[in-house]
Amino acid sequence: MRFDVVTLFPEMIKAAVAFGVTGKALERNLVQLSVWNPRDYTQDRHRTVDDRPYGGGPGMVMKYQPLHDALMDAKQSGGECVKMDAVKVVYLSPQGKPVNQALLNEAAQLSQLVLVAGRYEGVDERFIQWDCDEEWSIGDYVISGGELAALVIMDGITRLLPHVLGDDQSANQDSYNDGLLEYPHFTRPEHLAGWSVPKVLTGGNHADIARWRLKQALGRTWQKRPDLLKNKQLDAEQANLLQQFKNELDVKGCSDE
Ligand code: 9WO
Repeated sequence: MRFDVVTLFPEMIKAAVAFGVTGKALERNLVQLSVWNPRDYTQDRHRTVDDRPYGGGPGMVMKYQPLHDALMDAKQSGGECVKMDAVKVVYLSPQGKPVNQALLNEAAQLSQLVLVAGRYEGVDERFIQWDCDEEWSIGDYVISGGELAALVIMDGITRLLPHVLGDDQSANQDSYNDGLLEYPHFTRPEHLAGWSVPKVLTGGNHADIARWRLKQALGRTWQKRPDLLKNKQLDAEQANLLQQFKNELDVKGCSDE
């Protein structure tokens, strides 16, 4: 997989990907990353990348030409080896399609993903319409530019790629990443300020542990993100475990459902 990021702040991208899972993946050549600065594609002596918005108003808009020329190089950079149909150019903005795990799973199949990070009040609309395939949003909020969104997306995709995570971590992802929140985790010490680790986790019965974890994942999803359960068909065991979770809340006398 190759990532290309078009950005006025390439150092921001380079710095952040150097750590952890993404840093290791780059080191091991499991992913390639290049950054492309529109300022390097300007044609005036002041290296101007922005201009005032037509119609007036506050702030500045990124000019078409430096963005376009930077993007052309970014797209070429994959060479002949990347299949044309496995390349996507994505502009990052709050107006975009919401990014979720399903979208990242899809994107992990691409051979090249070009992410365009805007700054200021955004980019000339003609760049989005002519040069970009899609527009993506990581959430309904405004940040100062697309760079942090690009980093979130690259991180999320990288951990899905073959050989990036260890075998056990990958297997783990498959099993509980199916639309549920995570079960709670505990490590030593077993007793902490009167809160002891659930007995099932120290008992060594792996089937019981798996069942408890699934019950917790279902229960926490129901409690914290009921919207995630709306579109999910529970099988008989899952429905049963969720009912158990709810019953146990009633016993503890703190539920109204
Ligand atoms: C800034 C601004 C200032 C005054 C008046 C209007 C304004 N609009 C914006 C604005 O939306 N700036 C954006 C900054 C332009 C595109 C890049 N920026 C951005 C991307 N902010 N937030 C994102 C983003 C990207 C992906 N997912 C969530 C948010």
